[in-house]
Amino acid sequence: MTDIPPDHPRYESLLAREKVAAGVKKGFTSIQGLIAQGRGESFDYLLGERSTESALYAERAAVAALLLAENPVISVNGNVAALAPEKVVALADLTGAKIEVNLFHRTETRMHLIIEQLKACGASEVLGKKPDASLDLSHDRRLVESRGIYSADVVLVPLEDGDRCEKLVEMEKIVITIDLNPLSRTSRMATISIVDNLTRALENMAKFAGEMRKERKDELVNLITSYDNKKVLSEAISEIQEHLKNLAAEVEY
Ligand code: PTJ
Repeated sequence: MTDIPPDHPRYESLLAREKVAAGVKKGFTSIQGLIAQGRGESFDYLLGERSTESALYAERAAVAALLLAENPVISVNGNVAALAPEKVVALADLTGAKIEVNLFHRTETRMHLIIEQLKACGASEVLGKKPDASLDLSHDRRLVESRGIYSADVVLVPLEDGDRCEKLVEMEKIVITIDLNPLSRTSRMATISIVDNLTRALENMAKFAGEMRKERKDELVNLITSYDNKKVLSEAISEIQEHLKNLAAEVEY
């Protein structure tokens, strides 16, 4: 990995890029993951590289759903394993969620490397290697474990593709996504769409989980029943518009 000086004005962004590139070199991130990261970066620019009000609201609702769930599962792909494996493990510990690796570009080698990476970060069990159930999809993301994603009531699917998100919603699961693009099929299909950078979102969610674990159950239920995902998506788009308007004003002569 190139040594990025912490005082570089684009430190966070360059570090994330290095992590995804290192994931590709080590063999657990797909080459397509580089394109996905670039796409995410450009949306993060438009958002102003911050966790917006609407994102924080969705993150709180997502944590409430995970804490109330009977069988919460966090799905991990090659980009998530490269960018924030330790944050996935921390959130799983705080919410009692299982972790399952689920890949679009699935190979046994990648499955093995990602599972080992998560275990090195402290995960005691990682599902996904021995799929015994199938979602109604024609690609490899259909391969799931019956005690994991298949039977989950709440599933967190960061950097997801719209297809599987739609199937999981059809199965009446609460589907939480993290995707910087508020216009993606994934964001539009999900029950709770977090429009935020993966790293920031997982950090915020772990902090909220630590606090919200102490809250009464009815307070958590209230958060979910009053939650409005359409409003969150439309606010995310307005937050981008607002940010661009401010930038336009700055460059105006
Ligand atoms: O590891 P695999 O084989 O399962 O493949 C994983 C990728 C990510 C390559 C695969 O799922 C894929 O191709 O995803 P897409 O269709 O490119 O979608 C990724 C979405 O995540 C896009 O809408 C991006 O804007 C968004 N995104 C990318 N990086 C980040 C992000 N959102 C939040 N944080 C990021 N760091």
